[in-house]
Amino acid sequence: MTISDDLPRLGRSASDAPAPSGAGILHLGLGSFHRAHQAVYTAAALERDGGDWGIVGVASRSRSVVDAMHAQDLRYTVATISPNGTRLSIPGAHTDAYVAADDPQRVVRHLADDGIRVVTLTVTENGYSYAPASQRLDLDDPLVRADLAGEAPRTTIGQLARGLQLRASRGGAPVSVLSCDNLAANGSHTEKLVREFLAELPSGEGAEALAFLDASVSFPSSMVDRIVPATTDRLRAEVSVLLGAIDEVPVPAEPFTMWAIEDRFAGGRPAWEAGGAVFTDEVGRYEQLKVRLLNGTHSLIAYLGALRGAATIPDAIAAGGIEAAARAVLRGEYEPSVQVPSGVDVREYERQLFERWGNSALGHRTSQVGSDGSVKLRQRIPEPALLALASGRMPHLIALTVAGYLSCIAPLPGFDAGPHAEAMTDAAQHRLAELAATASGGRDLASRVIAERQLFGEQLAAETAFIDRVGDLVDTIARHGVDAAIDECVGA
Ligand code: CS2
Repeated sequence: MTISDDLPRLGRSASDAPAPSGAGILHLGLGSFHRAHQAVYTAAALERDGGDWGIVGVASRSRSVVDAMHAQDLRYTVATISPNGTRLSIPGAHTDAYVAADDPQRVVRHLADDGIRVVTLTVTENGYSYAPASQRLDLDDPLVRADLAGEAPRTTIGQLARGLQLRASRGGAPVSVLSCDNLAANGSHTEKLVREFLAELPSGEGAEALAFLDASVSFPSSMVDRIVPATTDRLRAEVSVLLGAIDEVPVPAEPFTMWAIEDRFAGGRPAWEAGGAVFTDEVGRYEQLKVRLLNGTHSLIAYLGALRGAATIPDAIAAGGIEAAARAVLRGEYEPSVQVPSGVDVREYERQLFERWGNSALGHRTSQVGSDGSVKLRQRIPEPALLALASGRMPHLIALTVAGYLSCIAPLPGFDAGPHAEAMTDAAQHRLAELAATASGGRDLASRVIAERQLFGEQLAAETAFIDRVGDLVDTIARHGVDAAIDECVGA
């Protein structure tokens, strides 16, 4: 499909949404997920109540979305895709967009602006500058050190800390920082890292800001959920034809969407419940349920699927024993590790998961879900694995998830993981591939990664039986293929 040059560019006139009367939200991480999630809830709140809860969207480095949004009066399309068809909507929540890397001090100034009362974050699991093993601010990270030394801050934690420091020095208004990333206890985790940053500043320079945090800043936790694949040229073309206007940055998304939020907002908040958000004291339970049952199983499907040659999650689910492996890890290994929030029917939740993963029209790629496993798996697997081990059970399918990850990212010499594994990116890939290149076999590789490097934290590093199980499964995958490894684990 080609886009006709005669079409106009998407703009304000394409949507009926009333423009917000001002910006109350600063959002860091202007990616697809934010545009199909928080922005949609905010648009619903604005549509119902009006007001000044517009969003200023900040991309960390990439200029493409920011430039396209400016060329389109800050409008873009959300294409809700299901096997029954595609529905288009144009949320109108943004009032501005810019790139942080162009002028990091602009972010700092913005954070100190009293008009901003909520700061939302979707900077991915990778964006919080903490050391996976200790979960503390990563003082070995040169960017963190530069931010602490007083350079224009480039890390999200540095920007938040410096912005709140400026706000504190002006006696600024209360504000909330709302993490929307798939991290356990994402609110308190973010607060801890910001506090660690401020406490590291020389000569008590952070003291005033720390006191301001005590009095005027809240860090509610939230659980976010919506499958949002990367956009494609095909979607750009389809959307432009359907709209009769060119949209360079449409976002594909599944119909399902969920947001559970702790209602602790120091400076007020939009009525996100207008878009279906749930305000609850049980966010921790919602997070666990989602990060383990959905994300943990998603990782298993992605790695095993990629190794079996599947380009997409629905293709992976349909291949060989992967659906059976997914059901087994859900029921046998993740479900016993969570406390289900009240009112949630876990059987229905699981039924929906398989329906969502099976959405073949959405085309969510195994390489996308499999990317950044070094930080994603740290959130998804150690606690449920440790709980199973403590009760005397070997979590075979969690071990298989890790073995799948290692086989994709750091294959043993002579093992060809295939194109979908090769398309995965991961900050730890180079280091892990070096370890794999000289490993004497699966057990040696697993021991170097999990025990010595402590990729999944200190506690799992001490679980020798688990590490050996991972190593043996790496060998099985290399010698006999993924199906043989699944057969060893399902029903084991
Ligand atoms: C996925 C998530 O890429 C991944 O690791 O598991 O992005 C998942 O699609 C979302 O968390 C769904 O809410």
